[in-house]
Amino acid sequence: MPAYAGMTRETSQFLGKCEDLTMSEQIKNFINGQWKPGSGASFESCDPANGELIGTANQSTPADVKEAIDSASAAFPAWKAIPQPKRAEIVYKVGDIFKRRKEEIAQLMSREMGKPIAEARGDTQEGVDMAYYIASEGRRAWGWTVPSELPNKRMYVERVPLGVCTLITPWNFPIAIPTWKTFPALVMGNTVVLKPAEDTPLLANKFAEILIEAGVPKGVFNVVHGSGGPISDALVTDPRVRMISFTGSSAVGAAIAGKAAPLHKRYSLEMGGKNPVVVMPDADMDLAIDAVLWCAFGTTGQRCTACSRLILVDPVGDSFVNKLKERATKLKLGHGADPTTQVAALINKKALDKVADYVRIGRDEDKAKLILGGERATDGALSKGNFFKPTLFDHVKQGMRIEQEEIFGPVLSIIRAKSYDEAIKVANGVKYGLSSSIFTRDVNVVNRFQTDIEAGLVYINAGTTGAEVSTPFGGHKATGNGHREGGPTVIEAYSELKSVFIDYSGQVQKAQIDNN
Ligand code: UN1
Repeated sequence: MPAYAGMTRETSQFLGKCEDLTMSEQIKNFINGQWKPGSGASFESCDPANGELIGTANQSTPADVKEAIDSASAAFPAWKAIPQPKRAEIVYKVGDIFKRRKEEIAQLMSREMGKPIAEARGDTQEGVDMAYYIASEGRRAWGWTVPSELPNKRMYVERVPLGVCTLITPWNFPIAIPTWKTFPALVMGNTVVLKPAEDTPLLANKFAEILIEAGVPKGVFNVVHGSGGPISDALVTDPRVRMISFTGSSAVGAAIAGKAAPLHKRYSLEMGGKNPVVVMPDADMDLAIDAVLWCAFGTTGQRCTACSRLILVDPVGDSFVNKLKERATKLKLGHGADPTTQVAALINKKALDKVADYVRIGRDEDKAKLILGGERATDGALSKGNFFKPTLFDHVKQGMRIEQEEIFGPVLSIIRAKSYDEAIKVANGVKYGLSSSIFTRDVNVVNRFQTDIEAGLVYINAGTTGAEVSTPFGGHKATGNGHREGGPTVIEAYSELKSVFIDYSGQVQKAQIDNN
């Protein structure tokens, strides 16, 4: 067993073989300040690199979800009454605790989610950053005053909380993404029911522990575990749930929208990406290769922001591809806790099968050339985990399924374009629009790209990953539904507006009628 520096006694209790449940501890729901198991069947959280058991949890039932919503709903009036800067101070404290426990959380993440330890530290740091960022936003005045068209009349706008928010989060950023949603929800005075991915339940409970330690009152933050399917109605349609925030697949996002829209609920959806990097002939090629390796194969391609399409503009071509291939061949696969690991395991068997299926699809499509990888990595200890070799398809054509659909794995499609115009057509020719990047030294091309690209994130001379918490995060087209996480815009997602009119004229003033 690898040495996991920084592991606490508590987390070490979760070690054991997946087949041997005797050593595992139950991962419980957190409802109304109490830890209690979900009422449904048990499921396991396993280390994707070796199958070791991290813990067992229980599927929640609609009744469990109802109890969590009861708790969040009961806690709402008192939480909302706490002044916003005070709520923000609690979130600031959460940031301090995260900072103190960063190594412990990161070590656990490299086992439960599997990502390399440096990336796990980054994921946790994103939680720290979000806590401090949103806590500082909490001290600002959110409303604004508006000049009235009538005399002796004052108008202003203020923000008020929505109520209970259901947050449904993925496993790929098991700490960062729950923090992106929970912190602004809490600062704005909402209460929360978090439904984390069933692959990373223990990390969600660590998050809950930190919120408790920081002083979040009971009922304000609740966690229910399990797969969304059986409990999605309860999470979305309960009349007390005012807002649903979801990050994950487009299919699930559409299902949530289908349920929430007729009930007039607010929902913020953050879904797929098929993010392109365009390399122009005048680019710094070494920089572009470094960046592409990182944004295509970092996190094993399991980021919504990962680059999955590399568009090379003529005459950039074979020599770039050969160098990229040479470097990608050398990427070191291994357990996330090993600091030399560059590419970790995929999250689960289903993900492994999906990536393998897409490789088959790419090969069958016949026009693309598989030039690297394309199969599971099974050498030595890798055979125990969900490892897939970094994979390159060259000469991919626009419209092929591997060029259009989100694979969420270490598979990069290389597309050759004759000109900038053709590259932009390819870049925009997918349904998604999350991240994008161009490598060039030409200031005019930089400006054209910024204008032309249909994406929420635009990187110049940098890969497609690495958004910071203080900028709006989200995508155009089918990636989202117009809301943004991060930046001051996230405050908008978690608050409702009230326009207030104070007439101190002592008369009945009629807007639009008196004012002609
Ligand atoms: C995601 O993949 O869902 O910009 C989030 C990035 C990270 C967040 C990714 N800061 O790559």
